[in-house]
Amino acid sequence: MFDKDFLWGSASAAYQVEGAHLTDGKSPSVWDEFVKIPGKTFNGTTGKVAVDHYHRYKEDVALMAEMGLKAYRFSIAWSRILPEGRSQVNQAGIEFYSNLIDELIAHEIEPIITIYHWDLPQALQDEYKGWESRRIIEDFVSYARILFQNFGDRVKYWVTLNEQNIFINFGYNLAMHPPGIKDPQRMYQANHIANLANASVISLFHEMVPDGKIGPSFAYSPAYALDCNPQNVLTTDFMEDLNSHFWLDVYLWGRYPRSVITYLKDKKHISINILENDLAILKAGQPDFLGINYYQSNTFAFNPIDGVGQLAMNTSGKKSKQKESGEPGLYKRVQNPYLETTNWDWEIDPTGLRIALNRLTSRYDIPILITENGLGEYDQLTKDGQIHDDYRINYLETHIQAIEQAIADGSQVFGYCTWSFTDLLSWLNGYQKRYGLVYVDRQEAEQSGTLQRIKKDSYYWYKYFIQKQKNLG
Ligand code: BGP
Repeated sequence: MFDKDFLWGSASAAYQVEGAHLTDGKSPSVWDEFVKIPGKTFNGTTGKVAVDHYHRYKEDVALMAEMGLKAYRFSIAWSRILPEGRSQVNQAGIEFYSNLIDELIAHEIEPIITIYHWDLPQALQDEYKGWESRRIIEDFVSYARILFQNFGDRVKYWVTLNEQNIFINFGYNLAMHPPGIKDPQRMYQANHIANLANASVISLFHEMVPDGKIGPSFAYSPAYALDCNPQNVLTTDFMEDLNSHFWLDVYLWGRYPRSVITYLKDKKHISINILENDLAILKAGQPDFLGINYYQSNTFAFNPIDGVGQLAMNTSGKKSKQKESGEPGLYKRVQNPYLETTNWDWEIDPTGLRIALNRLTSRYDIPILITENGLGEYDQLTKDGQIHDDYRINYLETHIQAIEQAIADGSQVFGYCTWSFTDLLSWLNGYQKRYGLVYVDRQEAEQSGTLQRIKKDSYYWYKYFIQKQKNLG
């Protein structure tokens, strides 16, 4: 049973929907530059126009209102507010988000702001290497202060960093996101600085918006052991520490798991430069809730010393391309024989969401907002202009059931945002991997499509679902 005030929402991110990449004073972000490098994104897609939400936000909010959506999570483009990354505020940027917030509130939709969804101002990357310098902590705090001053009166739910585990790993270890670096030592150091920035902003928020709630959103994929072979269980316990507790323990307890610190030092010769006051800063910046982005679970087995190494992820959209990958002598990620996958080889696992929520509740006992959950698939527009995405309805429905069961198990989940409201740009997969409840006529080529919005079957399904919940309440 869901609470009558449960936030039935949907989500997006600035770079993926707004477009208007250099309009009204906005300066380039690291993503505006990164996509120019050949081979980095699917067919060279960019967010220059994206789905033009910047110019069409009223139309998009009207569609949300017609659906009865209760909450909309969106991110703010830092370089729209501060083109140089700091100091000079771009009033046009403030106005855009202020208008969007007002429009949402006028339609009784709760705005949820993500402060950072990966689009760092390029100016800060150029000046001091962005997340690799401690200078970013002060700049991130100043940027957040401007947001709290301007929007804190109307916006009560805030997300600090979106998926720090992904942007740090993909940016500094796999070179698949900006700044395109492959260097684990630099990755772990940048990550520590991001932790300090996150905690500092949370502390500031508590001073400035005492009646609001704030937390990071984390990409959580619970780790499963392939079987009950104790070697695989041991490996999987460690993977849960390495992939998840390494971030979550810091957010909630202000400390790193000992197992990972030992592994980094002894096996990887990596040490994190932790200054005297750092742990106190981390401890002080306690979130009010945990944002969870859930798409899939991960299954692990022990990987012998002559076993598989690291491989790129499937961005082709052709099923069964994902090979086993891992670290020799430690772990490998394997396919779960019980689960179906999407065309991008993401495992579909609603029960995994219940497991995720139960594990998080057991370890941290904190309120949870599902900040993202959804299915990326090809959608076919029929001749008479419809999209029959029953596969998406099935995905969302089964995941919502899993949340309901987790609540019955004891989890405190207070909201759920589908990813995404409209179709949007998938960072590495272009426009063909669609997530929206609303179809957007947009393809990979620049200037392609009319950008017309068309309601999918899943739009109507979510609308009736929200209505039904209201009647039950
Ligand atoms: C999350 C991001 C989103 C979104 C989603 C889907 O990691 O926070 O921004 O992109 O994943 O991923 P993808 O577009 O790669 O399929």
